[in-house]
Amino acid sequence: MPSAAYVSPDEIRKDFSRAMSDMYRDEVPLYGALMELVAETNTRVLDSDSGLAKQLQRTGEMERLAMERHGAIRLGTAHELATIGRLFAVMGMQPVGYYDLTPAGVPVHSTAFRAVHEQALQASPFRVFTSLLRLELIENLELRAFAESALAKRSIFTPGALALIEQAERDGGLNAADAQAFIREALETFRWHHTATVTGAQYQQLSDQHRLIADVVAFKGPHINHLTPRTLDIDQVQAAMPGKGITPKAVIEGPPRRQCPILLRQTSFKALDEPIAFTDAKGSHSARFGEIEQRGVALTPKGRALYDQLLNAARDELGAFPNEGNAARYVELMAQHFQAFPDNHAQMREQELAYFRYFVTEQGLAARGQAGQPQTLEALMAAGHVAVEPLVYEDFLPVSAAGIFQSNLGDAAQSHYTAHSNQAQFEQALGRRTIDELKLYAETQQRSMDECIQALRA
Ligand code: OOG
Ligand code: NI
Repeated sequence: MPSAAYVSPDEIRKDFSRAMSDMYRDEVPLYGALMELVAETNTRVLDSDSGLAKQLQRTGEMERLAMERHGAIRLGTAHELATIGRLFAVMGMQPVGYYDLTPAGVPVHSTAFRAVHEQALQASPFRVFTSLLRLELIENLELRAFAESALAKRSIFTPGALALIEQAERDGGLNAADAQAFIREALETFRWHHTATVTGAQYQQLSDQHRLIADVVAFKGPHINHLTPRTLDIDQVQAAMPGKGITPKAVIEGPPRRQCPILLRQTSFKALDEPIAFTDAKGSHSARFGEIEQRGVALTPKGRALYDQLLNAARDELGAFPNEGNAARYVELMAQHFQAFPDNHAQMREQELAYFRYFVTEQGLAARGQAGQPQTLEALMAAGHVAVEPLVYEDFLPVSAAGIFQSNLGDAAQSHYTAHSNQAQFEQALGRRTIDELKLYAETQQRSMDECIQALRA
């Protein structure tokens, strides 16, 4: 069959993301409420900030804003991780970045599956933060063996999904009917189950070890635990949440509020307690929650080092995990420390702290072919022939992710692990290397520069 008959992976991802959102909204009505609040806020922000509206139009983010979301799942075995990697590949998603959450007391390590090229991200920026449980961190050997045997018994993919993954790998794609079938079958892996695979007592034992371990081991599959819409003003949404009957966590994770947002700011509301039938008794489990995010400019290695340094300094000075009691002090300390991070795009660009994208302007196109045109990018920018816009951060932050996990596991779940970060072990489980996100941003920036030069030379 000619490859033209195949649906592009970007289309499959876009449809899958919509199907997942519909499923989650049906199951978790508060997600729908949050989406509405975010949409209202985004409209208000765009109406009041024409500069931002223009920027988002130029970069294409305006078109993808309403469909933008990320979710998260937690897996139990290497085989599950490798297979989910193949499932996501059918929709053009690659594992980007490695996040070790163990230093923050969460016994997992993770990657984010997402599209990697700016054009694919534009078609659908859907991302899934995917964690693998580190069973070797369960000290009680009997319990570890029980967890391993429970996980060995389950199969989190439908036979139909597995067959279509193999077919897509073999043929190099899926036709329209198969793509729709694939979306339906793949969705099953992410569905919530009201029944557990273990007894009430076994669940309790797992949960006493770590609530996250129970969340992974006691169920048939890795239910999607949140879907996160993107807001243009996270402080406004955070402030409006209680009015909608939603209680947000005490602090917004990530950098402080700024004129020029950097990286990623996130906040969430607590997981719902949901009724569960254990094999021998009724009980409940909480895993599913809501989250919102605000995305800013991607940082270079130099910018990221500065971010990490300032974040650590503020946290060291706070001397504790941010919580209800010290939230005001934390916000104050973050604002103080982050004064050292330039808050305008020109300075960030000059100091090579962030990545940018370059766009040919109307003026540039009009002047094309005339004699004595500026030759360098800097000169083209000075002449108004090329405009520069921040390149949006597409990834996650380990300290923030740990904060999001913790807010949903409860403070009682804080553990201390001495295990080392183990990217090699993660990649072995995954069956491939994870992609370095910084390389992707540098490539996108370079492509935009090359395109400008090309377009103006003609
Ligand atoms: C994932 C938490 C991390 C984020 O946005 O940083 C996350 C989880 O709870 O499984 O989603
Ligand atoms: Ni999240």
